[in-house]
Amino acid sequence: MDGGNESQLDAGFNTPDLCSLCERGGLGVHVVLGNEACDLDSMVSAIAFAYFLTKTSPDQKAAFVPVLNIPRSEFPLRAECSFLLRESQLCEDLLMFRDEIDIHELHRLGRLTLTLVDHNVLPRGDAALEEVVTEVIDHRPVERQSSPGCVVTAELVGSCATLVTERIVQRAPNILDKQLAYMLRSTIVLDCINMIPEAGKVTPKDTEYVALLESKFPNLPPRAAVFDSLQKAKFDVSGLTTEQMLRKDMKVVTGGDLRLAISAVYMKLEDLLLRPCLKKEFEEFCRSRGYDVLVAMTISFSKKNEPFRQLAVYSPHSDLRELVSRELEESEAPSLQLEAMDSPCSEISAYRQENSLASRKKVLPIIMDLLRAREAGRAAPERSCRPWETAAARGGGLRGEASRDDRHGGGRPEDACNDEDVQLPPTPMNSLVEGCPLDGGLPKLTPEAILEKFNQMATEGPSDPASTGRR
Ligand SMILES: [Mn+2]
Repeated sequence: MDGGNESQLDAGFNTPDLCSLCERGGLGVHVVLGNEACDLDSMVSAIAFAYFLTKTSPDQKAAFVPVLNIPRSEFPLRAECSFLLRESQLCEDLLMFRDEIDIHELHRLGRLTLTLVDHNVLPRGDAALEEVVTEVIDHRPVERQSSPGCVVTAELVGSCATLVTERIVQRAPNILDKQLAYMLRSTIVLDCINMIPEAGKVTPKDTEYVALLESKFPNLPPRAAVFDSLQKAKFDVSGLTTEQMLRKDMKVVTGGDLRLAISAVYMKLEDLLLRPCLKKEFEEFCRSRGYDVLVAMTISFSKKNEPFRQLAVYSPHSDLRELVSRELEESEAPSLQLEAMDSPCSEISAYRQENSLASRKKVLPIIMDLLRAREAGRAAPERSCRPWETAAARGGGLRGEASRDDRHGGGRPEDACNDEDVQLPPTPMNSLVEGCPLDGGLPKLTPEAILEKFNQMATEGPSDPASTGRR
């Protein structure tokens, strides 16, 4: 964006802290709330819609406040969000996070009004707020009961930002400046995987509004550049602490006396291993959370967007580390084709994983089998690798759990539905997941791929919007 542009959004919000709100007693607070994943779509939809309300609402006494539905301390884990804020010259400090405003207290005082964007049902903990929800804008199937006091706009488009853009264009096109257009269009482009039809996210309405924003603001940076930089920011964990990085997309499995964490880490293993004090950080991470073994599966992408996988096994207990390492080395279904790499210390075994198709989803069953065998007290575990479902169905004390972040933003539905002890909400398809559409690189535009897509659409039929899996 233009470096010299003063930020319109900064000045446009009422961003009062709670104290000043209370001082001005009686003032209504209209919170625009995104979902608990606080992905880019939720953040931008909340900001843009609160800005729209601020500029257009007849109730000029109310404060319209976009609230990011995570604690501020979690925000570094949403690297694409902070990246876009920086690029948009919108200061992070101006935003309000969920732990900085007592929404329930405002509700008790009778001063709260709520608009939900990018979700349409409040989580159980917020169910009491339901009665003050006056508007919903979402792009997934509606799960809420209709009520006369609440206006619902729901369409199965690729991005909620598309629906917010539509509203602004239809009702207040004059408030649309380059900064706002940049934020909205960037979000739609990221959610719709660079508007590539084969990725299965983009709908005609997304395309329509991206084109409209581009025609109004022809100087916006090229789509591909925006998409690449956001995608890169999303996978860029270099700014995170080791603990945040491990926690970002983690799965924990427990069997008998063993608790094992498997983290997907989006960087080269060499770079991870170069971190100073890594051994100490791993040790502290495992000790404080009660993990006996940590498996870090790194994923990086080649210039051609092909995934490159490496793997590290850490444990302060050499017998456990060797047990897990051996199991992974010797697995045949699938064979991970592990090649040993240099490691900075004996507590960490490092490998290049030549089988780049074996994601964590494939590696988990190998480890589950190991835990199961250990639990059953067998000296040598079976080598066959069973599907996770089968393993889970056989029962026993094995449990899987997702990290907090996994549950809210980075989780994979494939894993989630097989978990025995946690009920996970649906997971955004556009989040940092192994099953994400870009996992195998950008989709290739071939006649076969298009044909297959058409066939798929024909089979699914238009009457089943839920099967599009959009969020
Ligand atoms: Mn969304």
